Amino acid sequence: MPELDVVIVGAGLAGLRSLWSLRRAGFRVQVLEASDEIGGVWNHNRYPGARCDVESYDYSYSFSPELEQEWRWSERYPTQPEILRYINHVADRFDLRRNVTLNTRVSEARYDEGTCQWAVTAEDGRRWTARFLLLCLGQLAAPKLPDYPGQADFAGEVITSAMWPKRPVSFAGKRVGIIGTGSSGMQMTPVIAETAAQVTVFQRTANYSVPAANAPLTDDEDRAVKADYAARRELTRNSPTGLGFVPEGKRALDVPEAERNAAFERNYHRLGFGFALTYADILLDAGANRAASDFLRAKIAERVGDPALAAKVLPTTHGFGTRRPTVDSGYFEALRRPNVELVDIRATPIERFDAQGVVTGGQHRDLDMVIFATGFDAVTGSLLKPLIVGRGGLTLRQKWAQGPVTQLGVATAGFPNMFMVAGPGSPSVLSNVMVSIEEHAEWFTGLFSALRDGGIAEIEAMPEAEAEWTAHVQEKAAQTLYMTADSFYNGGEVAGKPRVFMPYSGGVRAYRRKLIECAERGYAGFTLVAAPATAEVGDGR
Ligand code: NA7
Repeated sequence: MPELDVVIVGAGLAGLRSLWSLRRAGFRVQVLEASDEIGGVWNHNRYPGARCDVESYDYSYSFSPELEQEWRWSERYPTQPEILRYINHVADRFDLRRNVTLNTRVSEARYDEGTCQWAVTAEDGRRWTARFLLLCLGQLAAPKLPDYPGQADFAGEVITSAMWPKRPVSFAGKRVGIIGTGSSGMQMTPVIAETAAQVTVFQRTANYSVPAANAPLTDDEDRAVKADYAARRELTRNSPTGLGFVPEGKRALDVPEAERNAAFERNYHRLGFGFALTYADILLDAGANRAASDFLRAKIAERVGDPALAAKVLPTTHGFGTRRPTVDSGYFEALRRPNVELVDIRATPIERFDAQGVVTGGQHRDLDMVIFATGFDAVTGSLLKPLIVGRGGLTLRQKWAQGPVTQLGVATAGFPNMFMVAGPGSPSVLSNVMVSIEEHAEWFTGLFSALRDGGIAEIEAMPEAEAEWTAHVQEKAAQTLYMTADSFYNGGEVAGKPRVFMPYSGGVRAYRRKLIECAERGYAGFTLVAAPATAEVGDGR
């Protein structure tokens, strides 16, 4: 019998949530975490201005009504420090740390077909065996860095947004270069500009952004949410993306222009990211998308004021939402500051770095610090980092060489007893990931319990079922505008990565129904093999 029932890799929001429900169901669980702290991306992305795009009340666990009532969020959109405090509070409140081993980077996981168990090895050689392997490695967790000529020669400070140091970083009097204008670059720019001598923002692709409409949460608001938190949870679970917004029932272009613009205007000031859900067809219909994109372009032009600057930052290469739009707090206004300059590196590409700075379009810019806010090898990057070896020596890297293939976004054939939370083929990065994480954590707890009760030692996705699901994921994406742009949703922005749509775009509610149906049908699409007398799943109660 393996020493554990479940090894969870990763102690972020997904790993801790899974630990809570699996341990409660009586499983012997160990969470292995590479960092010296829990928190996952919220531990690593400590850059100034880091904030969640999902409202605090919805970006929180729903498993404990007491926790919901006790915790007091301070702002509508939570900052990184506040989320990290929350995660640590949850870990203490539910005594989760006793099953978390920190400073443990999993380098290899290998399935033993004879014993139906996983052997998980850390970089330093420590080893665990478990019936199930649950990968909670995050969707935007494998940082992607550029490789410009001379980059290593730069003598100033170099910081990556997703590996931000814990020590205080001072920008005072410094000339700071920020490379990348996704959420990270846009969030940090206004904050850094407050103290830096000079900020140079290097923009490759102009992107759409909606203002965060952030505000402190008043006691009245807090009471109102907590008076009926269950109803709010129900709404988020049943909304298309887990954000609690349900689009108007009409198609954007069926609405008179003035009425449509009034709806855009209302949501622009109120919903942040939810602006995308003003009409259900914004990501389905090119005309509807153009209307939303034009509206946002006009807003950006207003915010930056100066027409020459507007010409640089108005998105032209893609429609709104086809790449992850951002929710910002004063980004475009910050670009107007005298100490901030935006360099369009499509027009004047970065030619090289040298010890003192960067050369773009023949012009040398002296810098004291360079910040790479250049994004992630999304969705699959973190899953493919460790060497994962399944049946017959097949590696996950080999299996997914042409893109991820999953049965229902939870497992892949050839890798029995291995599951992943919020991975490819599930709503993942297209959802409020908290909703997706909780859905998966509960579903896996139900699954592992059913296997234990049924004396099943091995479960594996069926190749035909995963082929069907993966085709369905692609079909769903083809009904949208998502494939019209290269993005981290489809791998198009990582050199050499297969260009396939990775998350499931059918919505969290439809997805949940599929999971429930699968379970009700005795885990349809999976092969279950009964345990020999010696290989039962233990009961750690
Ligand atoms: P994103 O959204 O992937 O943004 C990365 C940015 O970095 C984006 O502007 C990229 O330009 C730019 N980038 C990437 N590679 C380069 C190179 N080589 N040179 C210059 N610029 C580059 O990542 P974030 O960290 O901002 O946000 C990730 C998520 O975190 C976010 O969506 C939220 O969910 C929270 P590109 O657009 O590819 O031309």
